[in-house]
Order: sequence, then structure tokens, then C-alpha cells
Amino acid sequence: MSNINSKLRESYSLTQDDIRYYQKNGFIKLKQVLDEETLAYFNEEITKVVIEKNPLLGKPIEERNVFEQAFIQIGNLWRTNDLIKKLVLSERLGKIAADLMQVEGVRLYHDQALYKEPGKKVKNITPWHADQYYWPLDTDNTITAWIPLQKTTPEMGPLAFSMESQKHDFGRDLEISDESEAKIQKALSDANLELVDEGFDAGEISFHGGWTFHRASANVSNKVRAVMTIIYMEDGIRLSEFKNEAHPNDRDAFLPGLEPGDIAQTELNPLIYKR
Ligand SMILES: O=C(O)CCC(=O)C(=O)O
Repeated sequence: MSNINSKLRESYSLTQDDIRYYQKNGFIKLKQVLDEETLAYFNEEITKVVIEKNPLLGKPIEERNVFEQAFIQIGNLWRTNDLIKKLVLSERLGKIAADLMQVEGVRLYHDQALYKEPGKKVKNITPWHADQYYWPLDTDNTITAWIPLQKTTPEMGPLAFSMESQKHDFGRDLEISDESEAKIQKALSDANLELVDEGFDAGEISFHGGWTFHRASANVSNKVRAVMTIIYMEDGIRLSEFKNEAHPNDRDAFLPGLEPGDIAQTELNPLIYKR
């Protein structure tokens, strides 16, 4: 573990081109951010917790709603496990997030594991959406690190991104649903935006902004797609007004006790990186 700890602190060599690519396109895929040893270690640790906490275990996939079919979702794992905490609060990942967003510092908004089960019978896609629909945050400076815990082939439902879609505001009012899949797909096609939908090598991680539209195909392989995500927000930002039903729920879960206008900072939102 001490070896893994020091790797999680080491700086990743992000280039100016990487930063420009992210700023233009709203996402980036970076290779070799984690090595195979680190990945295997966290795959085992995170999978143990997901199995222990899986609220959908035993519910047949055919009886789940669209959101539940897309993936098993377990949040704030860093609070339940000191080992996972090392990954979520990793300075290496936090600095990449701050550099891509070009901000002085980042705090944790929350983490979540997203496990997409193999589903031959049900098309367990993740419909098109932008994450920030769910977040009561008064900023565009949010970013998600999507960390596949194994090599992820196209058959396993890797995350796919619509290039430069953060510059468009259609569909920002849609939650993850069949409706978001259909309407956003149409709007993105009408706007001729390019899709990046490719597998991930082991250790490759993507970062996408809060308003970047993304989706994932169904997992039609015979393996679970194990993914950990870490959501960062710029240090010092404030809560926005609540504009939909998700906002007070997210506030209760990730920013407890705060009101619109307050600085987004509670014991659940540690500072991960500051220049
Ligand atoms: O893992 C997935 O299928 C969806 C992930 C996602 O939407 C996200 O991390 O923002």
C-alpha cells in the first residue's frame, strides 16, 4: 500500500495540449494515469464494498427502471473505507482536475461506484445526459474523473462523449431517462457534433465537465464493467438556487445543512488539491 500511496501523490504529466483539448471539447481521455497494480488493488477493494452495499441485489434487471438498469450506483465510498479514501482524495487526480479546469483548487463534491452488469436481455444503456442537471452548484467548474477499474472494451459500455457539447444548452433540463436519450441524441445529431465512443485501456481515465453530454452503450460482454468516479468542484464556489427536485436531494446527500448562496464546503467536501 505504501507504494500505491506514493503513486497516488505523484504528479501526472499533463501537457498544455491536453488542457487546450479539454477546454475545447469538454472532456479528455488520458492514458496511464493509474498503473495495473493500483488498478487491481482498487478493483478488489471497491468491488467488495459494492457487493456489500448493493441495494439492487436480487432485483431482476428486467424489473428495474431505466436508471436502475443502467448501473448499480453506490455513493461516498470514501466515507466507508480508509483505503478507498486514498484514491478519492488522491492529489495526483485532484491536480489533473484543477489543471484541466484551470482553477486554483478543487474540493470533493462526491464519489460513486458505477457497476454496469452484463445484460443480454435488457439494453442497459446509460442514456444521454449532462451531470450538472443534478447539482445545485453555482458554477460551470465541475469535473468528473471516470475511472474504469479494468480494461474496458467497446462491448462493456465505456463512457462516450459528444465533442464540444458543453457549449450547447439543449437538454440541460432533462434527467437520465428514455426521453433524455431520444431528445439529446436528436439535438446532438442535428448540431453535427462528433461522438467519441471507444474502449479504455487499463489505467486510462476520462475527465468530463458538468455540462458535457455523455452516455454509455449497454454492457453486452459477459463481464461486469466496474467503474469508480470522483466528482470535483472548484474550491470556493457557492450553492445555486434549487431549480429541480434533484437539487435539494443532492444538497442533503453531499452538502448537508447548506442553503443556496452558501459556500459549498462541509465535512463531506474536503479540499483535495490547492496550488
Ligand atoms: O458509467 C456510466 O455508465 C455513466 C457515468 C456517468 O454518467 C458519469 O460518470 O457522469
